Amino acid sequence: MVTAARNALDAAKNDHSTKTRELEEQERDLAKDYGQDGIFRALKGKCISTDAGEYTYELCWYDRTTQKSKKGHGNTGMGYFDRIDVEMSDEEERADGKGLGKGRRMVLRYENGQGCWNGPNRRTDVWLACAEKDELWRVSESEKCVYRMEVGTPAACEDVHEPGVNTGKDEL
Ligand code: MAN
Repeated sequence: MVTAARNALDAAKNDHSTKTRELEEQERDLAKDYGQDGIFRALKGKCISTDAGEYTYELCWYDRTTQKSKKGHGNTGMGYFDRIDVEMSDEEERADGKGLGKGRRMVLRYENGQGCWNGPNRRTDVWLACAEKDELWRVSESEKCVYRMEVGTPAACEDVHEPGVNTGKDEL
């Protein structure tokens, strides 16, 4: 009798802690910055990459950026997703359309990557521009261990507002 009751109690406690963990995970997920009207939510868990010299660079939305050696020297973490900012871009349009152009652009900040020798942790600014499909157009190292990715995505095709500012759309 007592054993059965104790087993049932243990099972209930187990169940409770699983549910609590799930709840905490969902709260963390909700608290993340999914951009205006949550337009980036669909991108979670997806990655895009591009070849550049001796490396392949990978961007995993809402997760991390990685520099992968093609010569088998291993992977280097370029930062973990932190937040969305807005900055002005002032670039000439490119003939193939694969560029940032001019105007307000969302910039995803990836921070706290692998330490740079004699320097800070690596980090990545991911600049977004409107495009028909998700594509990592180019990667550069603007200063040592500070990387810049230029990315096209349908998620950037709406007007850019300051993050966190409610557009009022939801209230209509
Ligand atoms: C590696 C790469 C480079 C970086 C240097 C810094 O070679 O991650 O991008 O500039 O380390 O030492």
